Amino acid sequence: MRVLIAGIDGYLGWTLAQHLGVRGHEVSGIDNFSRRAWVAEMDSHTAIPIENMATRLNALNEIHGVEVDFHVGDLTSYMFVKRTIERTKPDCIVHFGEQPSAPFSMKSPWHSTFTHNNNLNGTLNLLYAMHEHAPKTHLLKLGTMGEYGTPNIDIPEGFFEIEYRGRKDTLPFPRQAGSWYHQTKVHDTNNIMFACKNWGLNSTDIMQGVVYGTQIDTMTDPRLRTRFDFDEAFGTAINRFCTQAVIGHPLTPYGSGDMKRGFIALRDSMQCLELAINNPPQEGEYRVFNQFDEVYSIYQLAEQVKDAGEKKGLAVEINNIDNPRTEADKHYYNPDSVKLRELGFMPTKQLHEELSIMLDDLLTHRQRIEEKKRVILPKIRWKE
Ligand code: NAD
Ligand code: USQ
Repeated sequence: MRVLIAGIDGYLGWTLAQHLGVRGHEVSGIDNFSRRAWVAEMDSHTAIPIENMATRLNALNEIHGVEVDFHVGDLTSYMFVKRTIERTKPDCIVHFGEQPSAPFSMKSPWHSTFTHNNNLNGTLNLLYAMHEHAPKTHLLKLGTMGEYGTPNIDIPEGFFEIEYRGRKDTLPFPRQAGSWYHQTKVHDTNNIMFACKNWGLNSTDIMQGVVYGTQIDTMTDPRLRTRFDFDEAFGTAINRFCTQAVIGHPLTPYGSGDMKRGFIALRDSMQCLELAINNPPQEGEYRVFNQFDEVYSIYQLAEQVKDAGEKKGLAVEINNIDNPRTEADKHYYNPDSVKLRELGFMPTKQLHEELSIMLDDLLTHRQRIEEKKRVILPKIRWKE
């Protein structure tokens, strides 16, 4: 398949380029390198060093014989999006190209409006360009499990059947996002659903849980490594806990740490995305997949990382700190995730195996993490 990856320089994007390329897909990509600038704004850097795009592309060709057609540019420019789609003629567009951090979006009015402009306008441009130039292309859009929030009932995959005052319908499941960033994903969901209904486009909206992991099997050369952040905005829970364990910083569950979320390893996220690409929706269909492997509480994860760290001789402490976010900690959480399993998704490794790989990877970059230790404790507060 011809796959255009929007956001190809990112944590998932660069990984997917390799995963698809070595499996014979024809890969093209878009990025404006903004993630690199946002992490620099946080005064941080990726724990695992990454190369510039030219070096990355050469290495991918040299090591795996994969050629990627890369287009530098901004998804918020309609002309750029339209031209790139006309040139690359994708069967599928995987859309990662958004500002992905909840804390970053809560930093200031500028960060909130920037996240809205960047995420909503980029997605709208893709939808318009598909309508006008590629109406049969499959849009595989990365949304987030956080769109649903933590309701006191089970969470289905996108839609549920409801009976109200004697009448029945199948409706979108209510969305209750917990940050300006998560709100942009809800707005995207509504816009994509409308574009499918109005123009007959087809799309898979992936409600993905939190991703963790340092690598997949193709990353056999340092030039092929993907980024791995640990600052309060761009590091996600397990990834942050692993870097903390490596430098002897106490692990930082927020509040009681009883918040529950769905998690998936980087390599399994790739497996799921390829399954969705290979099994596209019908013409005019809008479908939702919940993409995660297991649900854990944050404190449980801290304990798992402590355990994995101690097996490597690290002294790991857990120190709950004040929760900077507005979120429920004691809550029911039972989301479905069956559609990807029906397509064949089989989780690759146990959590403890993945944690062991992550800690080994990060131990070789202990010095880089140590240098930026000051970015670990959270300063961005939801209520301020
Ligand atoms: P990332 O920030 O590493 O990747 C996004 C890429 O898109 C970056 O390289 C960035 O430079 C690029 N980009 C952003 N705005 C752009 C624009 N206007 N024009 C061109 N390029 C632009 O993030 P990630 O962790 O790889 O996540 C990818 C997607 O998956 C995001 O949409 C994120 O919201 C979603 N997601 C991520 C996770 C996770 O845990 N990492 C979980 C669920 C959903
Ligand atoms: N948390 C801690 N301690 C930390 C970091 C996080 O307790 O040091 C807690 C948070 O308070 C939250 C949970 O862990 O309850 C998850 O936080 P996170 O930072 O790992 O994830 P989140 O902010 O939700 O965002 C990440 C990605 C985002 C993606 C989302 C999937 O950055 O792009 O959409 O995970 S989900 O969480 O399912 O919405």
